[in-house]
Amino acid sequence: MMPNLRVLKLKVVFLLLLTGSCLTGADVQADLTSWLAPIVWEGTFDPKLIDSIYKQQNITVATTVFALGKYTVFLQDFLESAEQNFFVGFRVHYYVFSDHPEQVPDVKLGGERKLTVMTVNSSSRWQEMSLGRMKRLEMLIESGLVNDADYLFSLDVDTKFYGRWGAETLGDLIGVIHAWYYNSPCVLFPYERRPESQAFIPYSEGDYYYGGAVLGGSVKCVYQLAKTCREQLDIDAAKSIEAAWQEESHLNKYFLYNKPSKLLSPEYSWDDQKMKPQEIKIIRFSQVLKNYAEVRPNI
Ligand code: UD2
Repeated sequence: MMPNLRVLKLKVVFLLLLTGSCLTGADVQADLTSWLAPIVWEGTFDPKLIDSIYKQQNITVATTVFALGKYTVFLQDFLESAEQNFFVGFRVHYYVFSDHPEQVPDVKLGGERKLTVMTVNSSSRWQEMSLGRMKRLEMLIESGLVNDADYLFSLDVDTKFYGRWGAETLGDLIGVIHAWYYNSPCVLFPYERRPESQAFIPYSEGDYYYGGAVLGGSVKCVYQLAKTCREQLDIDAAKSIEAAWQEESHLNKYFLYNKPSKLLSPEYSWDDQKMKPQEIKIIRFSQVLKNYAEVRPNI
């Protein structure tokens, strides 16, 4: 006999409650977190006004992007679409990290915008390329190269800008709500659940699931984040543990105990694979479709 689905659901919820699991999810409509950090959605800000406020401050925005192995194919679209949408009219400095510097395309940049190529060693595993970003971010800041920047972002390269991304995204510490989990209860978040990992988050905790594709903030706060995550990754590596979603898991742990001062809604990190639901008014930045077997050096 088929079990009654409603009864089964109730039983599961009851069990989760008994075990103290975190059942609440982010309120899809909310534009403020419970710690009073703004969540940036279309309609919550005046783009012209907010840009003009930050323009008066004559700020520089630095952005790192990593394109190792075959991921250099994504650079052209990333950079061209960034030039159309990302902090248009502001001073922007891209830092492109690659093991194939000769494959970095020569994209025409707007005035007051520049690009520096940082040559790095290759890696044979995509996981290392992805999680090595924290260490490289930390080293870039320590090198003093980004001393001229006021704000720093780190963005995935297999992405494209489809809409405006401006001064509304600035703040001390910035995280983005993951497009696949913005309306899930946190018990379903793919946090690292093994206590032996430094990225461990028990089922009883959590608020948002943040995507690893976007992080940002003041240079000082991003440095603290990158350094802490790198230290946690090193401890895990010494024990031969790799968190479920590599540095994204460590980022989620960091943000759980060091709350972002501003959250970007999934408008700022969508996925081209995912249909746009009604509550998402605009897609500004999104993961492009990719053939994993083609672009990654390993599975
Ligand atoms: C998710 C995250 C990603 C990262 C990863 C962790 C989102 C939308 N994406 O994406 O940020 O946390 O999980 O495993 O939240 N890279 C290279 N060469 C490679 C492989 C990776 O340069 O061969 C770099 C590149 O900048 C890429 C990033 O690492 O954008 C993340 O790798 P991914 O996009 O393949 O990871 P994915 O899609 O699983």
